[in-house]
Amino acid sequence: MRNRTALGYQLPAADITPRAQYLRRREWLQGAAGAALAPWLIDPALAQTAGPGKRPALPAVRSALVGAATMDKPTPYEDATTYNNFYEFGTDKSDPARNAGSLKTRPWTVAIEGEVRKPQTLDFDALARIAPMEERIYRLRCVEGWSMVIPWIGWSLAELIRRVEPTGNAKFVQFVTLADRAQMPGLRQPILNWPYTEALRLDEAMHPLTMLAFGMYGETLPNQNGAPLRLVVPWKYGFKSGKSLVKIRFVEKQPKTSWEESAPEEYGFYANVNPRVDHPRWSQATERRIGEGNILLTKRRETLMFNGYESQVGQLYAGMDLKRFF
Ligand SMILES: Nc1nc2c(c(=O)[nH]1)N[C@H]1C(S)=C(S)[C@@H](COP(=O)(O)O)O[C@H]1N2
Ligand SMILES: [Mo]
Repeated sequence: MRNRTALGYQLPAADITPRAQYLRRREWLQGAAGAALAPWLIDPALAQTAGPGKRPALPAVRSALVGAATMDKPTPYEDATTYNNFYEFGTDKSDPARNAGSLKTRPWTVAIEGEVRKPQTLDFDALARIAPMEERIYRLRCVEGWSMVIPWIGWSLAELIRRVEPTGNAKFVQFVTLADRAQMPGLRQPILNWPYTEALRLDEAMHPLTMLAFGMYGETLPNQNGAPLRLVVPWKYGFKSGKSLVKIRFVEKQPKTSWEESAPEEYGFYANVNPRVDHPRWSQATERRIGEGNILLTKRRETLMFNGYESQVGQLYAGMDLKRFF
């Protein structure tokens, strides 16, 4: 039984979905439980955020991952799906909700390449099934100074990484977003070097908090939030969490990311949320929580070190000068 990760973090036994619960959920997914009681009446661990019913439901169990669920109230769905950064669909916050309807999310494949013993191209549905779906309520802090609280649905990226068996040369993991001009009007603007590419150190990618998300608010992901699957790295600025991924590549050398290529002095490789390291053009000490009311009247919140996940991830950066490796 896994109760201690390679990184030395204690996970409660409840982190692992009991097999009976998992099988019951599978039944539910297959529709066999259609006439029976709702699963969250059978087992409170199955209770998850109820979706607004706009998209297909994506059943999951509430994750017991230590510290992952915050006490913060989730951002209203309406705000989380109309105030977005997804430059492939335009740079205004309202553009992705308006334009991402043109994104075709099926069929969809994800290629796993590079320094792995088992390179493969996975069909979306096969990929989504490799681990049980969990709901995790994470804070998302954008480098621009706003934040949200989102109940994601997915599983730890480590589940996939273990299955593809990285070689000894794999030191970094690169995440590549779809870049299709026919579907993404924003690609006509040379804002970034498309495709949108992000990367993590292998140990960051393996950290149990790092998540591949397939849904949010009890339902599949809306296109503007990165359908059909995206990365979520809750202790880093939002731009590290690439949307609509088509490629995950394992490499030896630290790759340049799209944001580093466009403005290296503003967007570092690490991009850990850090209230003590300001962006060259603004302070990172506070943030505005989207959906909390009037922009001018609502008090800004203090930004937390590593976005509040310091006890879980601080060790990854022991001894590093976080002003230099920002
Ligand atoms: N492919 C792609 N992924 C992306 C972005 C983008 O423009 N393109 N924007 C990033 C930024 S800056 C943030 S803050 C988050 C926003 O996620 P949300 O719109 O779901 O809140 O997505 C990130 N992932
Ligand atoms: Mo962002």
